[in-house]
Amino acid sequence: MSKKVAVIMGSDSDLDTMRPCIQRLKDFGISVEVRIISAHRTPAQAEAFASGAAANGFGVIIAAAGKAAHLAGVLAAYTTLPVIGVPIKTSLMGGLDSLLSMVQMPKGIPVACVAVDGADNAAILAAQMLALADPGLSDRLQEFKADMQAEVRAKDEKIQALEEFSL
Ligand code: RP5
Repeated sequence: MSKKVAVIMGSDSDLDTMRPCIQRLKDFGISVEVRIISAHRTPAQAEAFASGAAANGFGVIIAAAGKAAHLAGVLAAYTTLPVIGVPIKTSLMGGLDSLLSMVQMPKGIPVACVAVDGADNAAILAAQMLALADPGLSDRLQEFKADMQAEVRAKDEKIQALEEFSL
């Protein structure tokens, strides 16, 4: 059985963006714990959660935050588990602020960072990490990729059949 994934958000305002991540993890059959913990507003909870995460059965932590998005880095400071950051799009800077806050970690404390609002990819990356020790999950990821390829091939065939684009 795979380890759990924690999906930690800095605010409940991040939840709608993160729903596809939570759903994707569930679709892969991964147990998910969803929490609101802020690096700035509830720093003691961030430390406590990350410090105990490995012992509490988690294999990966996904951290979503916006603006001065330190959540992923702070969680990573307190655990050796892999931490995947999801920079949340912001109204003023479009999420570039969140992205740089996550991706520009100083050496020693790495955070894997997906695209701005890249919730789904965070789930897939977390699944790939857990699949290293879970052959069943690895098979489900193979199926997922095969389905995606079939879908794109079908779209390609459809567009090739259009007279609009033929010579
Ligand atoms: C961050 O600040 C959160 O992750 C959120 O993306 C952003 C705004 O939070 P709220 O003011 O909506 O609670 O900590």
